[in-house]
Amino acid sequence: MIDFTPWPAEFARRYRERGYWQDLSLGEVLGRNVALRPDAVAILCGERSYSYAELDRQAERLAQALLARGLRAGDTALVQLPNVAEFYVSFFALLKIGVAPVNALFSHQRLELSSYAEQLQPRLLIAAAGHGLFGDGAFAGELRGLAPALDTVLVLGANGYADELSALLTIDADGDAPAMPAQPSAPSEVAFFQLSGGSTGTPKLIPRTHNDYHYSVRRSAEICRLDEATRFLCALPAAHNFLLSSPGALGVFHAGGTVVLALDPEPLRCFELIARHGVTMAALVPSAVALWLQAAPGRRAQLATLRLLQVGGASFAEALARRVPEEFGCRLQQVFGMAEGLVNYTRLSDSDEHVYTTQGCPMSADDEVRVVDLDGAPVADGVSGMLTTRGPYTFRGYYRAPEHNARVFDADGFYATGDLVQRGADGYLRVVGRVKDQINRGGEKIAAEEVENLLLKHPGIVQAALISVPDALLGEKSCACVVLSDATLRPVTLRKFLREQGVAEFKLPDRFQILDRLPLTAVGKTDKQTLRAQLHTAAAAVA
Ligand code: OOB
Repeated sequence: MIDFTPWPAEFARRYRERGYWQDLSLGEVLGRNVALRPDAVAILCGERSYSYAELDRQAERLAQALLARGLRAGDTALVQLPNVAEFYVSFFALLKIGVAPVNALFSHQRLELSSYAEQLQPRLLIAAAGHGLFGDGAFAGELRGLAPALDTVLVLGANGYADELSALLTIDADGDAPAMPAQPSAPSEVAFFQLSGGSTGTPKLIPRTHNDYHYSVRRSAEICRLDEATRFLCALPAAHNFLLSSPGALGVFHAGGTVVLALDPEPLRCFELIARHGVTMAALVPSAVALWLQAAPGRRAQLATLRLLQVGGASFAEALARRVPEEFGCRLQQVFGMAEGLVNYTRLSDSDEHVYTTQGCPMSADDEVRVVDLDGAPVADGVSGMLTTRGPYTFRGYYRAPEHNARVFDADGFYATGDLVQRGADGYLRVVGRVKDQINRGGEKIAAEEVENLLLKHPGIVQAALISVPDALLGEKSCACVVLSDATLRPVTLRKFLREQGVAEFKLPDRFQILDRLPLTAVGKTDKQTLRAQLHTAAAAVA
């Protein structure tokens, strides 16, 4: 069994009684429609189309191939794929045999992947040759050094993406008859791991159980009114919680609709896909919406079938929100969620004011939200405070991180999200800021401490602080404020130094600010608030 922090028994009992936890495998989101509508189109990926039956058949064959190689329930996997159908094939294959993957983002590099391998000790790696690290076997070999149990490596070929997977499937699984009984893990156990945006040094893993995730998918699909006519454009990373379960691809599979894959949210290609496949719904981060708004004039006809645009992952400016219905001809839904659990939606029946000015309310009647001050005491409605939460699909602990867990969970099991919110009397939340030390770069989360620690490895850097600076498109960009002992160091050298350490490109500081010293708080920590204000004033003086 894979380690995770279970919900206390009285909560588990309540969540079952209320029908949230149905003791089904997460794979049932697909299984249901394999039985009900096998020939309906589940995925459109480039020129390839997968029916529900075909998607399930491929997942079954991969599952068999992996069983034949000795993979067993309770094992773990590291998966890194771009937005291609094979992502879902492997996701469902692993669910069938009880192997729990962490699905790394395609932008993740050596440092992130190494950290996941070290934490999870996977037996299986599924990666893509199209990623710079997997063009040859060298990095997979390095990972094996960190995770000695890693004995099966499956690298999808760059030419004809499915080549190698097909080869493996034909060699190991002759015909469709299951050679070995595939046994998913128990519904109360870990189905897979989500990734935390994090605020500390190491990226954390979030165990998600079948029961909790299945519920979040079903409830999200219901709130978003998905049905078999839904054609959902997945143009952000498929593994991200937003695109996987809010309601995301799993919600669409549960409802019997179609997922249309795009490699990224580039507007012209996405508009073409929308027109070509009659896409009815899409999910974007605010910075992508801004690009779509720029590209939409004169192309409105391509968006004729679009009914709902979900926007989440970062703060969405009210002025942009108000433009969505008019310029895209569709309804807007704000989504405020997190990989750890809690997801808030504005509802399709909400007033325009709610949709434009709030980030929605929790999806479940049993999501408990406490907005608290620095001492942990609840604040009044309308007053800013820190959002803490517990509920039927909010996790109870990061994977093997007892010290961190002790800091972010209170005695009642409420998780401190690190977000500053105001709650209205109607339960709707507005996100007004953040207490966690994180930069939200257009929805991509950067843990300040992680980058600071990497910078501090440079012998010419004495102090480092990564802070956010406002950006018109991304909302926030990152600025590394550094104190140098070597005055000849230039940003280009520092950026190169970071890149050589194998960190994802989006974590490289957009700016460097060289300072004589960093402002300190009374207890001697870097005073980031003052630092941000200083930079702001300096920028204003230049402008
Ligand atoms: C989603 O998940 P994560 O884990 O990448 O990031 C969660 C954090 C939140 O704690 C908050 O700081 C920020 O991202 N965030 C928003 C937001 N949605 C997320 N901040 C302001 N407004 C919003 N609408 O980002 C995520 C997971 C599921 C659904 C949607 C987003």
